[in-house]
Amino acid sequence: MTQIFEPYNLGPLTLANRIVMAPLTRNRAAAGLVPSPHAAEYYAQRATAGLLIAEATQISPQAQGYQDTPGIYTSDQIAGWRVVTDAVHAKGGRIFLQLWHVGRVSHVDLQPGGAAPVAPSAIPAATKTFVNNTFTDTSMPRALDLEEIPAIVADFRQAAANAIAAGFDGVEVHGANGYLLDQFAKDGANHRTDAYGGSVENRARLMLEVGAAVAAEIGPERTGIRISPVSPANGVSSSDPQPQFDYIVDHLSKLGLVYLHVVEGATGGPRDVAPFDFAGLRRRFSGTYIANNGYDLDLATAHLAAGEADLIAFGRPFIANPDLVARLQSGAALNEINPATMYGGGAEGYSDYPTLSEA
Ligand code: 8OZ
Repeated sequence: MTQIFEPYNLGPLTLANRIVMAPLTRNRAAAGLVPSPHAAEYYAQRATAGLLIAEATQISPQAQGYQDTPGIYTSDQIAGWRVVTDAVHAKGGRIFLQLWHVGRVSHVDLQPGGAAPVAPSAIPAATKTFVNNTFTDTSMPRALDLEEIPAIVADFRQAAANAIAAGFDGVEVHGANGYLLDQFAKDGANHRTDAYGGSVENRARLMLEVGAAVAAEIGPERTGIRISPVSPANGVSSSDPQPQFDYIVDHLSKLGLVYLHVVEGATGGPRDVAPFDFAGLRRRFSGTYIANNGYDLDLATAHLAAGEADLIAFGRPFIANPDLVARLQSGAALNEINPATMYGGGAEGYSDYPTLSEA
């Protein structure tokens, strides 16, 4: 019954418990898209989680889709993240960085030279982004040339090396939520007729190439990946999520990645949005399975006890509860989240939520 609070071996790391802080976009990066000056305090406050997964972080200027999200492609950004990882490690925590390319979920005002965002195909995302301090339609994307794809794989690989240089314990490839790798995987966004489109194998190709490149760079034991097979997040759709993601997960397992992090259902929404055999995915993957989406302590306990997951990632509850682990363990009430301070701003609604003893 208490296994959620017991240690777990994640590859070479021993986690203090089976509670993971999911990556959470907070739009508080400072000039140069370095992490917020409050980020070290914010993450260190949450270091009692077994594993922290730091917010989605763009691998290149082209990979950015929202204002004030941090990067991991300049020396200043690496130095900024080093402050964060040192603060977390000083508290005995473990921290991975989520590596992100948004693909078509972007706006010309965020793109180098005002260029169109890139995508598998020139199909707009039908979703909004946050830019110029307002929610705005994403811009019409252009289809990537075949010749441009190796550079994107190389950017992921370099970003992984940069993350290790910044002191992270590992990285999570963002393959979920309608961003670039998910756009390639799902046929609503991918109408390509080359080696990266059409068949299940071809649509999986970019995600698997990125997984292989990152694992080759930093080791599969430090490489995780997040997927969201049935989520319609950011306007993606798939006619065949089960065979698509069965194939992807079979191959991710062969790469020996340390964990598979699955958004079960619609991201931040209903878990039963579409029929899908998540237990089957878990059986196909030989590493650690991290389950996410709408978990509370009861559901987490049930899924861990039934062997349906190894670790449970909590997202929104970690925003308002730096001591979420202690609160779950003692049965204490949770702080309420203030929606007005979720995206953008400073310390307010970020590093000033009280612990139980402070409240
Ligand atoms: C909320 C707002 C902006 C981005 C994701 C990185 O859904 C995000 C994100 C979430 O994975």
